[in-house]
Amino acid sequence: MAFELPLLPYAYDALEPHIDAKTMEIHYSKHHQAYVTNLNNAVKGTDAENMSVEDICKNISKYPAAVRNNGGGHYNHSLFWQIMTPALNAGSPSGDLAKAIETDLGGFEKFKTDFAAAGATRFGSGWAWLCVKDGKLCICSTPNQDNPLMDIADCKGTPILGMDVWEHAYYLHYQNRRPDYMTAFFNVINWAKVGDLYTAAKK
Ligand code: MN3
Repeated sequence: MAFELPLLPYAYDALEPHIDAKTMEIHYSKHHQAYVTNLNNAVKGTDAENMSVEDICKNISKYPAAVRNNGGGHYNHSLFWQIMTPALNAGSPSGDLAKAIETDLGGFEKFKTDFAAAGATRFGSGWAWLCVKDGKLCICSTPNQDNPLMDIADCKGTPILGMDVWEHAYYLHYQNRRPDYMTAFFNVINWAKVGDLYTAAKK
């Protein structure tokens, strides 16, 4: 069973003006598709061929770089599309997630500052993450297409929110202004979905 590009849950222009349609189209249909295609090629004939991408990530030290880069790329982008939504639907953290942001991260404003700092200080390409680890929320970042599920990651946990800070995620519209892209990203976070992922990760 080959890995497949998941359906994008909204139109390319749905996140405008925060994330532009052309960036979304290229990011989804070219970049993510390439990770899927290259992952399928990389796992062909190996035991990873029939594993979930989550299980591949959790055992990534057993696999070559092509599986790490493309398996990570597939997992990370599959999550990324889900945790964004048109700004009108974005909402804000609620329920147990809102409480945990207060108790574990010092409140929503501090979370925003620390999450943006995780993205800003990631040199080159990578991701900023909000994770659940040992029942608590934590913020961290990983290089390239690594993620906190990976057994080789410096920061481990279950990702519930990821922000892509590769230049391909913002360069067409924001050029070198990564901070402006990160500010815009906060307007399109699907907090209902992040809350669902939080609940699932806590189980
Ligand atoms: Mn990307």
